Amino acid sequence: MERTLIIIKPDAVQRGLIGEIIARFERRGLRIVGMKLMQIDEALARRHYAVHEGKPFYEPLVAYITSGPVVVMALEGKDAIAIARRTMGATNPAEALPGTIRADFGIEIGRNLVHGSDGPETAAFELDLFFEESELLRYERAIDPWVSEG
Ligand code: DAT
Ligand code: MG
Repeated sequence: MERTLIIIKPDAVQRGLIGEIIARFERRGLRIVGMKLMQIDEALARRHYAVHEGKPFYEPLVAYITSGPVVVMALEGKDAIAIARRTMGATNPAEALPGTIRADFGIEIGRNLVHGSDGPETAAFELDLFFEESELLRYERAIDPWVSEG
C-alpha cells in the first residue's frame, strides 16, 4: 500500500475542475485519506519545488502554484504513486495521452492542472509538508475488495 500527494493546482480550481479531477482518481479506485482547500504561501511553494530551484521555470512555477487556492489530497492504494501519475499524464499537456487529466483539460506545461508525487521518498516528503499525521485517516471502504485482491 502506497500514499501519494496530489495538488489540484490554481488553474484547475479557477476553471471549476475540482470535481472532475477528484472523480478521476476516485473512479480509478484510489482511496482519499486526506483532503483540504488551501492557499500555498511562498515559503511552502519554495520547499515543495526546491528540487527545481535555479531552473528557468522555477520562479514562474512558484508564482503559479501560489496564485490562488488549491486542493491538496493524500491518495492511498496499491502502486498509488505510479497510478496517480499515469492518471495525470505527461508533465506537458501538449504531449500527454488523451484520457489523462493533463491532456483532457490542458494545452501547455505552465498550466498543467495537477501535481502528483514522483516516487516513494518524494511522496513521504510532500505528504509531511502538506498534512499533519492526524489529518491522514485510516479507514476501509466496503468496495475495497472489489478494487484490489488484497
Ligand atoms: P511533474 O509536475 O510532472 O512532476 P516536474 O516535477 O518535472 O514535473 O516539474 C514540476 C512542474 O514544473 C511541472 O508540473 C511544470 C513545471 N515545469 C517542468 N518542466 C518545465 C519546463 N521545461 N518548462 C516550463 N515548466 C516546466
Ligand atoms: Mg515532479
